[in-house]
Amino acid sequence: MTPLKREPTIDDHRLLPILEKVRAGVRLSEEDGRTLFRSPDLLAIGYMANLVRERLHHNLTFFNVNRHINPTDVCVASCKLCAFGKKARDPKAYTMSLEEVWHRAGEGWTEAVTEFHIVGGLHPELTVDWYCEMLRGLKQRFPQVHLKAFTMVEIAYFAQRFKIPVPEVLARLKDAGMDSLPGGGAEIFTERVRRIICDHKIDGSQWLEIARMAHQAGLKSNCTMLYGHIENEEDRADHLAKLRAVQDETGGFVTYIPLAFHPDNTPLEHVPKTTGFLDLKNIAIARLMLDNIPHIKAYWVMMTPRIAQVAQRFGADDIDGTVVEEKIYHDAGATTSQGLRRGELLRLIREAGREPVERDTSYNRVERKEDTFVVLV
Ligand code: V47
Repeated sequence: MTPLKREPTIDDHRLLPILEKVRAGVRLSEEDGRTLFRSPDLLAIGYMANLVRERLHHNLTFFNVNRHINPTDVCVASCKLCAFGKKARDPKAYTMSLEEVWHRAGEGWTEAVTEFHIVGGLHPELTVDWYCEMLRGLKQRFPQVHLKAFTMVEIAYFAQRFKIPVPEVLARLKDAGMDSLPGGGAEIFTERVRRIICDHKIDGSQWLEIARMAHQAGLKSNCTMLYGHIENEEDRADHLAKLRAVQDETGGFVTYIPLAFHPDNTPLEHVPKTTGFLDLKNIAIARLMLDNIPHIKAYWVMMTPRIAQVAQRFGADDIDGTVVEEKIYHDAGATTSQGLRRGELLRLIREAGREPVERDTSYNRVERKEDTFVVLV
């Protein structure tokens, strides 16, 4: 599509100086971030985010063919935001055997998966050798599949429980096959909010420090923010500024994913669900603030395929993947399906006027004939 040279309609005049900065490619301040989060002018914010998105990625929207694996939901923490973690004594709790993990990894559709996204609860008994063996077994059986495994929170827990320094935990997992880390567990860095929604987790500065260490160890990671609970505009702008500061140091974050809070079956059940308006604002403001993080992902599982599709014109350039089996959001009441076929993703992207690009976790293009299954080697 040839972009027309046109003026946007700016209803909220507080955004005019921000528009000037966006046009000139000048970094926005944290105060600009607060102004954006306070503004109801979604179309103006989306217009600016789309300018930046098209500057970076033109008309492309990335997706991947992935599978989530959650080896256990047993968790020593009891975070108010979470409906997934269970105590070991809970009859509904599960922990897969290694054979089950490896078997589960190969189940599902025949479409060739390029990524396993592996996260779980903080289990009180599994050993570091168990985790390393799990990774080795996956690599042996699926050598072409990228292992995106363990949040910063899990890495911190392994270090504390196995009494091994974080860099050594990272080195051992990397040696066993971990290729990168997902972005979960960041929630909101502000202590005031973190104390209420996840007081059993590492604090915000520890999350950022472990991300730094992972990047220094040569591992890339993603990053996230959980929004739509008890945080305010200041907390959101602070969170994005902190991620941007670490990225200035390390360059290790590949993709940012804003995560909409799902309150069902959590102790925060009284909190209303996020709206499409807030979801799109979070995508767009992230694109504007995170000038040093290459990709912004609209994770369809949590924003619904409908909003994730619209988000492709509000700053997002990625829609995540086929997913196949998702537990963390579905335990918290997500009503989206457990997985999307590759063809459905293509339709969503094309209908939004974008050109779909299948990528691997490192954003290399994956070439295959449409709707035929080519196993990559
Ligand atoms: O770490 C937990 C969040 C995360 C709830 O890196 C909840 O590519 C909403 O991190 N409502 C897991 N959110 C998901 C995640 C993720 C997803 C997709 C892609 C990537 C990536 C990462 O979900 C958790 C936590 O931050 N979470 N409970 C809940 N009730």
